[in-house]
Amino acid sequence: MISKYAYGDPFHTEAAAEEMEVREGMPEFGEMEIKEGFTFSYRMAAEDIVYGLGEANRGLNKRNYCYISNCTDEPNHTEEKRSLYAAHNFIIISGRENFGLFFDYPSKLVFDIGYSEEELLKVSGDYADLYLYVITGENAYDIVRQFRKMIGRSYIPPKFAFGFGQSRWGYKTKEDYRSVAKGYRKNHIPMDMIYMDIDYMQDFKDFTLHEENLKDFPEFVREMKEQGIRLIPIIDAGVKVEQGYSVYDEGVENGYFCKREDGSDFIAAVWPGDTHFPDVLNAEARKWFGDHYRILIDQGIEGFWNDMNEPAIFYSREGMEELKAMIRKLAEEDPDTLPIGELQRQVLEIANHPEDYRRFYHNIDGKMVRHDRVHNLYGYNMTRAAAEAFTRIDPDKRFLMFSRSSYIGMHRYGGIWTGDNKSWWSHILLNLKMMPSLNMCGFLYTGADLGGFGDDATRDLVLRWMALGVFTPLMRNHSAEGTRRQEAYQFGDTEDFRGIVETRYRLLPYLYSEYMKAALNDDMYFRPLSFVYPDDTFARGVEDQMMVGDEIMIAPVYTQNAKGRYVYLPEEMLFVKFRKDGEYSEEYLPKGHHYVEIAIDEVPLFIRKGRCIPLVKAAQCMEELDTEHMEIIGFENARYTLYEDDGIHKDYDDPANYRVLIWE
Ligand code: MIG
Repeated sequence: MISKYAYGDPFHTEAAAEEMEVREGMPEFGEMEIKEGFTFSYRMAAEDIVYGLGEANRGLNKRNYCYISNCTDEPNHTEEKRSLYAAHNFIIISGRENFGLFFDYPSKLVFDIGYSEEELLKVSGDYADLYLYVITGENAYDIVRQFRKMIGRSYIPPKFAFGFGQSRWGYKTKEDYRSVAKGYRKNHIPMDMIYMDIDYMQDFKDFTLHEENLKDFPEFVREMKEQGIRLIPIIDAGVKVEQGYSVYDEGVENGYFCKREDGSDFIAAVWPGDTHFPDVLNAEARKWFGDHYRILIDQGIEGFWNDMNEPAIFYSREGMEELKAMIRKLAEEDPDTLPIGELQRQVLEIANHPEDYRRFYHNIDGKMVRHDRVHNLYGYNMTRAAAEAFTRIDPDKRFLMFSRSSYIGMHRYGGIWTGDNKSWWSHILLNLKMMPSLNMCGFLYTGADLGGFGDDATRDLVLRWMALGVFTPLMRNHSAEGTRRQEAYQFGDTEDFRGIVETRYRLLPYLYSEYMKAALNDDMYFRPLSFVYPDDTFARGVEDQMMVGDEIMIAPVYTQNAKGRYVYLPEEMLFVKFRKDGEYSEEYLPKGHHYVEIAIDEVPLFIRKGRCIPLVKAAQCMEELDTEHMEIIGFENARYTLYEDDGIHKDYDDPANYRVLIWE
């Protein structure tokens, strides 16, 4: 059951898909204190697990740390970080009592989950204006399903988006893209997408193409598509300030950019230099901005990724002036000894400064709303702008769309990637743990930068990480400019990489089918073991193995130089290892603890007792995948209901999309 409470004058975020009646009074669990701000508190029992928060740091069980929903361009995902790019304000308390809480509150929100005081859960915000949803149910999984139903159907990408994609910040010319295509095709490593990072634009201007490097773009898009490769350009939030650039001119003329209190257009410096932020919280401006995606769609583009939409600010005009004044003052006070430490701190703090988010406003239904009050909705509405435009442009076609920043509600419009991780082993595990939490909040199409974005990757790290990426709906290798190259053909012998990516394509009918069933039934694609085996005490504590769809469990290797790993089986399972020669090994393992060997070139998975999954031959790209001829592996006499559709259009509810496969 779901109860909705309202306090103060809540902002209408449209996180929930439908309107619900509002109840009077206080929530049935915990205590709600309303002053200038609000604090919700609840005493947790020792055995309680707290799930949720979607894209957040640390573990699956969120207890004993403090998390802050405050969408931030945070390129260092170290353990102490409290805010990442998203605000997914849904948690589930599961144990003595079972209930979920969704704080529909678009400003900065603090989740102190036993950090200040071990047994105390405290959720607080600076303003007492919010909707609070309280969801009661039998167990955590049941609560998640009710919540997911309430927030509406998750985004469904086109089928090609389940292929493998290669990305890197720094590809500039057609030759750069061609050499990536060649690197894959020549080595027979499957691939469906190459991502275009900011250098494809002219002077980092949204919806433009680099005039010299990317002449005759539609022709180039066609050339790539003939090889089964789609180009996926990035779109940044900030629009370059430049007279004569039509996006800038139109935005200024119509008042579609975020404004300062005095009505002038707010200036933030990002990649293009000075920029304005399109006011995507304003319905008219949102439509206007969204319509620009058509410029690239008309040239053959079918997918995009939205970046810098927290929105990230390198510095504002005001911030720069303040910094300069501060340096001048320091120099005047004592010209001989500049306080280097203090200076460093001030310079670093100029980016994404809280004060800057109070310097600009949105025009929402004729009312000026200060940005910090609705900060966490920006990425959501930028992505919504695009998705709504796609529906106008081609109502029956699916487009690939994922964003960096997000809020619950955005899951209906696009997926997300998890931002700037590093080429660290610990980030493989962080990737794995985050996946089910994201699913709880509606984000199904998601994945991390495989191989790590920042820092230098090693061959073994990329292989192990991609072996996990086989199972994430978004499977993309991406890295930052200046780091070691990490495309699958950059480490000498490419056979190991080919084997891993081929396994993705061999499993695609299963992975796609499970994704679609999860999306269509408001269910999870990645589930924690505790959701599937709620009575199993060991399973409740497992965070480094996950269920993928209804039939399998995964247990990736995330330790350098490990030859295998320990794994816990809550029931008998069939342990399958895919090898690069196209064969696989099978071993029935009883319920319990095991050490399993997993070589660097193998992809392991576990098929649940009595279940089976389909398998096809690998192909170079999605379009070449033959799903007519399937093999079935798993337990004898098992059945599997396969969902399959054309992957292009939206007729999801056609019963012909389902067919039953039987292992014989
Ligand atoms: O300030 O476009 O997270 O994926 O490669 C960095 C350059 C801007 C951040 C994104 C990353 C992307 C990078 N962007």
